[in-house]
Amino acid sequence: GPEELDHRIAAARARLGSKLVILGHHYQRDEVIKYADFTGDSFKLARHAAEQEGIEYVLFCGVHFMAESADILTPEHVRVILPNMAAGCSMADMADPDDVYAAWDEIHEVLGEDARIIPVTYMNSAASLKAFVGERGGLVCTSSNADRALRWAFERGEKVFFFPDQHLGRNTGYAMGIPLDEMVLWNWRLPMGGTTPEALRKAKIILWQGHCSTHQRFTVEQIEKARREHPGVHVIVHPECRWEVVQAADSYGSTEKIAKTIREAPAGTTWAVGTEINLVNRLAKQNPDKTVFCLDPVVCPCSTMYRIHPAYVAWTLEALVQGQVVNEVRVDPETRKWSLVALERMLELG
Ligand code: CIZ
Repeated sequence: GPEELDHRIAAARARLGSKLVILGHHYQRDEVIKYADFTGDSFKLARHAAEQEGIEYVLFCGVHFMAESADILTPEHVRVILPNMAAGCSMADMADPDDVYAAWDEIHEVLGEDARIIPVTYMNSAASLKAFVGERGGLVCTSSNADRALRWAFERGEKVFFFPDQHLGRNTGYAMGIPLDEMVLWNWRLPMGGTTPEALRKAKIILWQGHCSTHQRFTVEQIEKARREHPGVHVIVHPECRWEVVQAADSYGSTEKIAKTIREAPAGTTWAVGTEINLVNRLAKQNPDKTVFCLDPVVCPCSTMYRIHPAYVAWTLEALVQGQVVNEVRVDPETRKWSLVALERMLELG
């Protein structure tokens, strides 16, 4: 039961002491987040991982690409553990590295080898793609710095190739003043990405056709319903939502921004939130003087984040106490070298 797991985890932590740090992403359920030394979005957690001194182990309660990033950003001897290896990210999986490399070549065949295209990958991607962008003069971004990352890229090139999340790329580009008809969607399942040479020539941003299954569920109808039923409601959504949903909302931002906005809002205000349900429910609990609810009445957990369960935390920590590192996430040295370049460019954005 939960109490037995609490005892087992506490005992293992006591044995591991300051050698261990536990990181918990905002989308983790409460039963897991309570064990975290630090909580946050992938950007903040990447920073925490990079800044810890004297640790030997990072237990990352999040998904695979986040654990990879922690491995890249920590010194060689630090071992990063993902409690359940099945905790992946379906959006990250939509950008298969071979498909991205093929797209890059095809785009250059059309636009010419000297075309100044800067690749930008969302944090939610495989380490090999972070290395790919690092080696080609690009960088990583998260939803809390995508605007700064795109500006950085446009200072260095004429076009941006953005993957895997079309919505984050589109919403951020649009907010920077790039019209929708200067963004083109690349569908990797179709020849030439399903686009045309003319559209590619005109485009400022080439968007990979990936999406987040959780955030894509939010609709304009849900926003209209929330406004009908809660006059005066503030609607805040995540930039992984569709463009029309972001346009219909009052504001949008990363999980960190959503949390901060609600925390700093006046008492008595009402918030309809378009992001993962565990975070929304936690924000509701942490802000008892406000009304906070999820825009999607059918609720929308991130099914892969949910694969981290306290039983896996107990199992992986007890193995560590026995001197066994199970479920280690390790990035090979060549990938590490270039993905670190891409991640550091992001961290330098501030
Ligand atoms: O960057 C992250 O951690 C994710 C997945 C969302 C967000 O907005 O924080």
